[in-house]
Formats: sequence, structure tokens, C-alpha cells
Amino acid sequence: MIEIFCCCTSSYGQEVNYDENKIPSFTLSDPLALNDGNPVKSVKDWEKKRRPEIMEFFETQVYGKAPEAPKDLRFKVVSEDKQALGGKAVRKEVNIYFSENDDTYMTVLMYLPNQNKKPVPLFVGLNFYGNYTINADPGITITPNWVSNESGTTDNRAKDSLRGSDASGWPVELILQNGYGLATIYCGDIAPDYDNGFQKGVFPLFYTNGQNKPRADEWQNIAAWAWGLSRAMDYFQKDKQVDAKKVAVIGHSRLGKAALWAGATDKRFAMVVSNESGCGGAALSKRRIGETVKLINTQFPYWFCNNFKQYDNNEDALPFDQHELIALMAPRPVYIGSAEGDQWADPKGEFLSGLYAGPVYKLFGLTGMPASEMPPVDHPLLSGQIGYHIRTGKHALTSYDWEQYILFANKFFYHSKDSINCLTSSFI
Ligand code: GTR
Repeated sequence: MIEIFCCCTSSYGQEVNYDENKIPSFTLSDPLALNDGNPVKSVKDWEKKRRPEIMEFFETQVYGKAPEAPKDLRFKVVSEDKQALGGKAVRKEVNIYFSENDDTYMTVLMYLPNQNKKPVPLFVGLNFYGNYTINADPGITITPNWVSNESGTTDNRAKDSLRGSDASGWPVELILQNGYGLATIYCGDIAPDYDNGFQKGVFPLFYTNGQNKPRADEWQNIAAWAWGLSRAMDYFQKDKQVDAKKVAVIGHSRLGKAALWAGATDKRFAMVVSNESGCGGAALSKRRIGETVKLINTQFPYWFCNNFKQYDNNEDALPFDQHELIALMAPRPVYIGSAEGDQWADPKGEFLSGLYAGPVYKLFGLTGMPASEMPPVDHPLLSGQIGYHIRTGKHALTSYDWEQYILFANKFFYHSKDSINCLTSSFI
């Protein structure tokens, strides 16, 4: 959650454009035209022919291929408190071990509303700085892993005084009161967010003989984070307190890119939420406004697969664009959240991706984005299968964002006609 000051015109030696009038003209690919030019006429054509073409591109040219779930994946509930948060929640922590070795695991922190006797729908998302930062709850285990010093540390080690330091992005009570569980995982449990030559995190577990870094079409951090979200889903399917058919995957910024890729690669996620995911997430790359492919690959060379670098300052060569990533979610609901003060992430490009994914939803008989123009700030579009808002304020995940995501999820997970206007919270 790095704050970007949008007045800058240069970053990493690259000019940054913020002027709509300076966007070069470009052509977007048609999600409903096959690579050979033939039209996609049915849901079957989409599922069997077009979707695989789009997947193949994103998998080998953008995010990189990830391995299957390890055969020896193991789950262990390592803590449980049925009276957490003053009695409002069940809190549990589940370690997911990626190999026989007990050293390589991620910890899923879960809060479930404790008045619910039935399995509950759930939001799951990665966090930036450790599970213990999402709530001041003293029962949350402090991560033993490397953490970024942006979190307030000086030695890359988590510390007790930072409990709850990121709580504004995780309104746990709001989520619980509306009948949802929350699960979150520290992204650094899967792959630490710095360039370490892919020697840390999950990568070395999957190297073949003699391999010491991912191949050009293989996963780097974004795909590894998405892979971790799928491993959490493997667990949810076994947890009787969770309605695994109603799990929404959510992420902010870089972790929003990961949430989108998780939604694309794993159809078990029933809903996908991108909060200000920007370049390499919901924003169209060809607009080249705010952060560009070259800028992101320069600053974060370990996020996307190496093949993606061939599009640095070469967006016209992209045979697909991010609207087709959004289309990969169809027919599942997807919500794209933007912020006015986050021009680096190109809010308009995020909106347009959703809009241009619409024809695929139409093929399923659904309305994608329910408007063809961007709505004014703080006027969420909630009525379609693709939700969208741009809110006032800067780059962050806020309670306002969560309120829209909950209202949107209510339509699909609680099927209440009125649910769209009904948020249960003492905070509102
Ligand atoms: C920025 C990066 C963005 C976004 C952001 C974040 O530095 O350029 O793509 O991911 O970080 O994750 O907060």
C-alpha cells in the first residue's frame, strides 16, 4: 500500500502520463472473436475455445504458469477461540503446509460470526504486512517471516506494537455483522515481496533438477500469491463452518492483481473483488496512463513472468488486454473498485476493462457493467454482474469499499431483493 504522488511526471527514469489527451490511439481485441477471427457464438464456444485462448495468453505471457496443488498439502488448525472480539466471533488460525516439511506453510487467519450455526459465505484476501496487522486482537499469531519495513518495522521483523496497524483496511465487525466470515493470509508467507532471486517462499519447492529460478513463462510473485489463495480454497472446502460455494476473493492493489488472477485460474471463487488493482490488474495496459507495463516491470521485476517484459514500452504488441482478464470471471460476479486520488492505477482504465468484458457476460444472458459511462464519485454501480465504484480519497482499502463489496455480495450470496439497500452495521 505504497502511496503514490500523482503529480510526478517521471518515475524510474520514465515519463508518466496523466493526460487523457495524450493517450495514443489503440485497438482492443474482441473477447468474442477467436484467434482465427471466427466469432464466439455460444457459451460452449466461449468455454471450450475462446476462454482457453485468453487463459493461455495470461498464463504464459503475463502472470506465468503455477504448479498444481502439492500432493502432500496438509491443514492444521493451530488455534481457536470461540469467544474472540468480545464474544462476537470465532477466531481460528489454520496452517497450510506445502510439503512434508513443517517449515513451509502459510497461516490462514479466520473470523467467523459465532451466532451462525450454518456454514457462512466468506471473503478471503491477502494482507500486506502480516495477519497480526489486520486487527488489534492479541490472539493473532505474529508472523515469523520477513516483513517490509513499510509496515513500521526497521529490521524486517514483525513486532507486537504493530498489532492492528492496518485495521482500517479490514473492518472485521462490519463483515461479521453482515453474515460473512473473513479469512486473510500474509502474502509474505507465500512469497516475500522483495527481489530475492526466487530463493525464498514457495518457488524452491517446485524447482526441477538444476532449476534455480522460474522459467520465462512460469509464476513469479503475483501468480504465487494467487496460488496461495487457491490453497486456502482447498482448505475451505474441508471446513464445515464455511460455505465453500460462496467464497469471494478480494485484494487491494498488488494483492488485487493477485485476487483477479486467482479468480481467473480458480473457478471455485464465486465472486472476485479488485480494489484499485491498476496496472497488471483491472486497468487496460494499452491506455499507458499512470503506471505502465515498463514502469511496473522495472520497479517490480519479480511480480509478473519474464515474458511480460517483452511488452515494456510495447503495449501495441499485446494481443489481449486486461478487459479479457475480467471476462475470464464470467459468469461469476466481479467488482472493480477505484479511487479518485489513485490516478496511478488509472480508474478510467479500470472502469473500461469492466465495460469491455460486458459482451462475454451478455453471452451468458447477464448484464455486465450496468452503465456505459463512468459513474460520478461515490455513486457505486451495484445492479449488474460487474460492480464498479470510484470513491473520493486516496489509494487504500477502506470501510466504504467494503460496504459496497458486501452489498454486492448480498445479491448473490443472500439472494435477498432488499439486500442491496441493507447493510447491517452500527458503523453506518
Ligand atoms: C505500487 C505499484 C502498484 C500497486 C501498489 C500497491 O508501487 O506500482 O502497481 O501495486 O504499489 O500494491 O500498493
